[in-house]
Amino acid sequence: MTAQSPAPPPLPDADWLPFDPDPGKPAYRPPAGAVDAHCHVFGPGDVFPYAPERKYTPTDASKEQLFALRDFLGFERSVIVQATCHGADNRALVDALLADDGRSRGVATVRPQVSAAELADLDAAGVRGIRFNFVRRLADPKPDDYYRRLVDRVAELGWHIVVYFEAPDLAERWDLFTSLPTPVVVDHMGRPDVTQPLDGPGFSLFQRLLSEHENVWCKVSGPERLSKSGPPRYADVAPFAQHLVETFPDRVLWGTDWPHPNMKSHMPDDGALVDVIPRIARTDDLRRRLLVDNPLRLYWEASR
Ligand code: 0GY
Repeated sequence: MTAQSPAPPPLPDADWLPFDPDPGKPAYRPPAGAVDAHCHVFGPGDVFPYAPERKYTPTDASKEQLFALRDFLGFERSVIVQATCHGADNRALVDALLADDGRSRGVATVRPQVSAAELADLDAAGVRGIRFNFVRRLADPKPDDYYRRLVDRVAELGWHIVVYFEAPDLAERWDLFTSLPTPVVVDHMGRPDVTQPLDGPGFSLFQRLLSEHENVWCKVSGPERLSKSGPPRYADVAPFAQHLVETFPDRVLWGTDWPHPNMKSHMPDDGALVDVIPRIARTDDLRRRLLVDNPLRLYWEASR
């Protein structure tokens, strides 16, 4: 009988765009202590297998590659968000956090059945939040009650909740989002339709969420996902991000979204993404809050 070798990792999706291995050096230099508050690690798939229930299979994107990119772009810290291709198996995330000597914090995915011991281990590794994903091409959204079962446990840990949804789904989840007792961080500005005006119904509802609920934050990230005008300036997205940075300067975060899962139109140059920052945060003070003060408060100094 021959010994069975482990199954090889699955091939990436046929239309998968791998991240740019050679981005340009940004002209903009982030301030000391800057945080990339939204990025991921994928695998490696032969060490940390992708989840059977995943909706996409990426090319590997390791912690070493992430940390090298961070240094190259001029950032000091990272917030690593559990990617949906790993489901609720947070091992790749925890591995990256533990390897980074306190410079990374994490956002995990957990199910309501998660044990107190698992949550304590995630906390010890540097996890400070969980993510609820309502984007149908990434996860199967559940009834509100599913998410509510996790909320008190997250609140007890002093963590927060990250939500990712498409703009048209905000109204349906409004009651859930506005009832959460923790800080709530919305990914990618709630994915506005940037062909619509800032004061159109979609983005107005999103702004109401922030203006009426002081615990709601947002990431002014993802121009490459939202833009119709395209790289390198993503000019059509900038007014939306700029408006949020200027209206809610203490509740905005910025992230690369490396390695840019599920991009179909193009793969962004991470250096060009960094060069968007001074166009959306137009003073040193706004940039310091966006890149340093806000993420440090939420991820490194949050009351425990
Ligand atoms: C993002 C966006 C996407 C993917 C994920 O966890 C994920 O798989 O978040 C996407 O495809 O829009 O924030 O990385």
